[in-house]
Amino acid sequence: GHHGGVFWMTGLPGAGKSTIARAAESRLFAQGIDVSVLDGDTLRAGLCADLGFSEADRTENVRRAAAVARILAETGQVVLVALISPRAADRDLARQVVGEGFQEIFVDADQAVCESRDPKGLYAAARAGRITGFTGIDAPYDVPENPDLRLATGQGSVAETADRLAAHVAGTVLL
Ligand code: GGZ
Repeated sequence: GHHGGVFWMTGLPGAGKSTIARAAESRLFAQGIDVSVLDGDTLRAGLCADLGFSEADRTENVRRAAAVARILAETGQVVLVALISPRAADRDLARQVVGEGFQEIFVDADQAVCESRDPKGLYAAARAGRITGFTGIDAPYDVPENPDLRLATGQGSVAETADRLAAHVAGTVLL
């Protein structure tokens, strides 16, 4: 058996948070670990559909995600949370809400790399001024100063990075 935990993945848009979380989820599932992913896109489609991207709304988004993650972790689940969560203060709030078993994972890619990926064209839209308050362009991202794990996604394949995350998570929750 294993105990629960919350692995809070923060990073710029396009850094690969959701992709790495999903790939790590399959690896952990294959090891018999009860795991789920909470990502910004999914939460914003439902639980957080009333929220936008103002500072206050992002704080509330983080708070709700942390509250749900805590509930799941208390049932023994391993929860991978993939949210930009750009503010260090909000991530500290998440750590407090979750309590024991919280780890901060920095999904780190250069902004230029994230911008070149731009799967949904949001960086381009932000550059063109069609959307405002976009993280990394005209809204802040506080780089984590002391993450529990840093995953550089600019180099290495998704598979390698997901292997690293899954090994880290398994090593933590199987103790
Ligand atoms: C940042 C935005 C914005 C703005 C829409 N700023 O790559 P995506 O498109 O699919 O994922 C991003 C998602 C970010 O939601 P989060 O809940 O993770 O953000 S936060 O933690 O800051 O609350 C992005 C899209 O929403 N998106 N507008 N202005 N990302």
